[in-house]
Amino acid sequence: SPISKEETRETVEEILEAYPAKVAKKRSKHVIIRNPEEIDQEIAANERTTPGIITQRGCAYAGCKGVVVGPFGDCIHIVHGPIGCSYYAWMTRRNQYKTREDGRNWLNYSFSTDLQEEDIVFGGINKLKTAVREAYNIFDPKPKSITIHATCPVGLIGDDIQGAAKELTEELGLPVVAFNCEGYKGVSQSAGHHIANNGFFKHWIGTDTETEEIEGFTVNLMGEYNIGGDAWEIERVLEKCGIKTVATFSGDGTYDAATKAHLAKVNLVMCHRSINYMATMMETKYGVPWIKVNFIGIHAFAKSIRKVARFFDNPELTARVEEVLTEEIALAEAQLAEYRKRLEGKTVFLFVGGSRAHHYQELFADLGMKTIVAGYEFAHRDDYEGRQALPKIRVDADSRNIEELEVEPDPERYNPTRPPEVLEQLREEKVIGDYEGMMPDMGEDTLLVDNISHHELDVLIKRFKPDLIGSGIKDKYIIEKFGIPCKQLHSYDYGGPFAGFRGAVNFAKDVDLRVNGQAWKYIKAPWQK
Ligand code: CFN
Ligand code: HCA
Repeated sequence: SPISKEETRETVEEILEAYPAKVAKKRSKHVIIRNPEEIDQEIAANERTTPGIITQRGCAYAGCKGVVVGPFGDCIHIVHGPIGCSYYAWMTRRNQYKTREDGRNWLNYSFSTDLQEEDIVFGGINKLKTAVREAYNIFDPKPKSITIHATCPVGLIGDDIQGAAKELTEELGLPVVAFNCEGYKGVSQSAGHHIANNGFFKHWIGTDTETEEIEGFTVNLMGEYNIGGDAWEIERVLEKCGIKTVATFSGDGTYDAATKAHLAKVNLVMCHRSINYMATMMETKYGVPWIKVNFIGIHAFAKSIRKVARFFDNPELTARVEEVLTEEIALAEAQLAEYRKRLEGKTVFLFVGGSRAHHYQELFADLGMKTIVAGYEFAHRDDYEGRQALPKIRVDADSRNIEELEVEPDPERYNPTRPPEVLEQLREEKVIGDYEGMMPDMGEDTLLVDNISHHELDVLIKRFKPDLIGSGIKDKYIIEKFGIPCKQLHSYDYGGPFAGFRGAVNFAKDVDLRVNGQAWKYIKAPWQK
């Protein structure tokens, strides 16, 4: 690491000094100096934020409606709650959807019951039912499914949205699915992911009982949300290799594809944090194994596709994959070379959600840039420490109020797509069912900061003066007032795709403009005065 052990220690001290003793003790478990010699190094994560501390986290409603369910464009997603919850989430995530031949596309809409004081006092359930009927009646063609999302006040007054969904499913003849994703559930967006996974698994997955088989090397893209068009670049390369995507959860996802997802031969899990529940349940019920992949960064992408080829173990597919990779890598590397010259050795901080603070490290490495501080907002310990941390996780703060579905093998449809001994072998090779987490990729004396606060960010910026920070809208302008460029790794700031080969080149261009742009030198940071 370009920062010394001594400097790192002093920085952590300075961070903790500002807190009352109790808070300092708590935070000290979330601010970890990486030591690769310490086997099974630990970090605290997925815990309640201390009140008063400013963090970048969101809520369960954001994780359910905004993240996992919302991107399905051929469905209508109704928010039952005050209008602010809808307004502030309207189109900000930049998950993209292309209109299919059937013309269905409600992605640009924001549907809300606009809950008022009167509804809080007398109950909002009739208003909700009216809203669902109205949304159904207005449009032709009809939505494939209607989803309902509860916000905080709905949980507090106890509107029976599940009962309403059941009634409306019968009345309208299409699946109306209710999600009790009240914002206050859990400690972050993460609880909402879990709620969304459960709802999809119960009401959508496997509901196509007619289609018996989908031929070919079929996969589902899971935990890929098509931010800035990422999924389209991934699918371009997969298709070129001869790998067929059945369904995506959820970027550019369609309802019909989701109902057939159980027929894919393997699940490719991109963002483990948001979709692991469904991957596990699909494995139990239908025998579909999962492969952890990362499509961000040209070498990460290549490695991930090779894992898929290894899974299918088909000589033709393997040869085709190698051919495509040789061609694509050569092209991307030639285009990256120029940027790399200007970016080599520059330093980055990364603070993003539940997987990108890790995934993007591989792309920065392709550019010759070093990640010196990184952390998730709401990921769990296993996303840092790898799957082996699971048995050590004491209380899953998210799962306290969230139903664990009882899932059993489906006697008629359980269909592992590879023989048991092959699956065993693949498991041993860590091709399926395993992931490593962020920790092993962090160099000695780098810092891991879970659920970073604004105070901590300030100290880190002043101390280490990184060349770039990858983060989100809540701290972008604070960072830029320090004279340091911020690249949004949630919304991509109007840019993208950044996944795959072409995405990596887009990203390099964007990062180069920021890191080597001339504007920053006209800003005087406080330490320069
Ligand atoms: S697209 Fe994903 S990749 S789903 Fe998750 S954990 Fe969020 S919305 Mo923002 S960018 Fe972020 Fe991840 Fe998975 Fe996005 S890092 S915080 S809830 N996230
Ligand atoms: C969310 C969505 C978000 C916010 C982005 C940001 C996204 O958490 O509710 O803070 O910049 O990616 O849109 O993570």
